[in-house]
Amino acid sequence: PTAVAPVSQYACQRRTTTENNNKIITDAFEVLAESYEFNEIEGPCLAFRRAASVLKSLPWAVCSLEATLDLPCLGEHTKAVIDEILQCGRAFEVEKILSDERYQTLKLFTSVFGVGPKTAEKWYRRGLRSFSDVLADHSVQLNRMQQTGFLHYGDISRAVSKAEARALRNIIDEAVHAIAPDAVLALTGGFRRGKEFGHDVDFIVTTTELGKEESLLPRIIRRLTKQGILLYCDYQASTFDMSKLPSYRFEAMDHFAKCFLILRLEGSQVEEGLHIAEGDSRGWRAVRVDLVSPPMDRYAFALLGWSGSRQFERDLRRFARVERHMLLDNHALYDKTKKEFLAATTEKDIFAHLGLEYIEPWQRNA
Ligand code: DCP
Ligand code: MG
Repeated sequence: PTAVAPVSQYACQRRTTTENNNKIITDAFEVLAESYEFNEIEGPCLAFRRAASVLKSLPWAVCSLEATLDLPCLGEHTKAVIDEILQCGRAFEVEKILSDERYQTLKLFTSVFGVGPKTAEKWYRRGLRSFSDVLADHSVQLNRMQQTGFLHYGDISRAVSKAEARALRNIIDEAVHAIAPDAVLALTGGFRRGKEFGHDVDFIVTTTELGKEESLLPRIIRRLTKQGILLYCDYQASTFDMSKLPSYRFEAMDHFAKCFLILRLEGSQVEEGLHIAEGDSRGWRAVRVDLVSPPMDRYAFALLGWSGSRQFERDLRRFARVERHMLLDNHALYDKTKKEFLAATTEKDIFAHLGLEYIEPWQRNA
């Protein structure tokens, strides 16, 4: 065979479409990573996520251990799991986790909107094992987000389809343009990467006039409320301050104004029909929608940061730091050697600053 280019250890130097040729193995790795995450063991968790990401990028299916020899990010543990899956179709360690009561319970509890690993763990330690246990326990205080999470559990835990995402785009598009004719609306997150289904729909909204974006989300929220389609809203005003950069870096969340919403989507608004359970005759469903509103001069960084995937984002930042001595986050790109910020109006500018080949959104499913 002719020489093939080596696979990079960085997801931002690989092209990963939604077509996964190694799903059985990457699903197993995801279970292992999540189990380590529930136990707060960071190293192996990240190792399995990285390994899964490498396998997702391959245009071929791994069918022998020898085939993985030249691949990066595969350690002894990951290889042992691959070997077992290739030989028996499954891995004992993964089966054990899947049947483990603690794993099952934490997985169930964290599937509720507003419930993270910490809360799930707390409930588990109290002996709670099911939703009815949680809802019947008088010592459990649910916050507003969690109450909504339980209220709309069926709808929110059901994947959002591409057609539903399109319908939501129309709704948001109508709202933003009625408010600000110069508004900019961009689909981001998994649907921008071409995924068929998602857990929510993510948008960036801003206006070309700097500073005007501040009032945008509150006005959109008011409009959706008046239309009677806002079922839940958690609005967080901007805490963004350019003068605090680059010290903000590596935080889980950026400082832009954002809102986490649950919207009521009518079946009549979705051409292909709602993605709901058979026999469900309500004619509408609840859908999670995230809106982020950066100032226009931060647009490219916000768009890149929210387009994902998570692993792609992690590796972009790691690549910037380790290979380029630069700091990248959702707000800016900072060159530590030159001690200066690098401006960008498009994602391509950011890739160029980093000396990376441009990777299209649909190739970022790492
Ligand atoms: N993101 C991130 N780190 C976080 C949260 C989000 O890097 N802590 C980025 C990467 C994600 C994007 O934001 O891809 C959108 O977040 P989602 O949780 O909505 O993830 P996706 O849209 O990729 O997938 P889905 O919504 O289908 O689960
Ligand atoms: Mg999403």
